[in-house]
Amino acid sequence: MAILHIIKAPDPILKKRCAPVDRVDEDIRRVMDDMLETMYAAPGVGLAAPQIGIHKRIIVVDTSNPKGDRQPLRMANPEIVAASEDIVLREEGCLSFPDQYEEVERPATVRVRYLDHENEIREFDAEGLQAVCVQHEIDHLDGVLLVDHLSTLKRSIILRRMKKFKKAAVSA
Ligand code: GNR
Ligand code: NI
Repeated sequence: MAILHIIKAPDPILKKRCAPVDRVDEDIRRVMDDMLETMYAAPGVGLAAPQIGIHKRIIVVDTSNPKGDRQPLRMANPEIVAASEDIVLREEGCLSFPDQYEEVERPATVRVRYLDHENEIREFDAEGLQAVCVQHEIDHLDGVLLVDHLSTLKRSIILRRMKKFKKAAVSA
């Protein structure tokens, strides 16, 4: 397994739509495992393939307590097949926007269908942080970022901050 570089905004790589996975084979499994290792090291509770520069519909999520047994979810072609009418406002972060936290509205619970690491179709109901996280990761696969849920003004403030942050990182 390997810890990979996480691409930071703004970057056109993060705005591309990702292609479906044909079949979860050994290569895709390796990507899933590298993504998990990268996510745990960050640390984060989710990661989408475009954040490591891979334009395939692959996400990993683990919202379990880091002090207990880890419960990694490896998903290819994840889809929301049902969402609650109940909408909740929650603060979100993103590893591609270091230190930025913003409130986003989303359905409180969602039913998710995906291919697991053995290429089996699975479905489960997510709630709480796990529901937020799965929706945030699926957004990434469609090039939709945290800031795309905000007002134009807030989005431009955060993107300006990210550009400055990148410049500072280059000259440091
Ligand atoms: O680590 C993460 N935490 C988080 C917190 C609230 C809502 C969404 C997230 S996802 C984020 C990791 C990330 O950027 N995934 O794409
Ligand atoms: Ni993110």
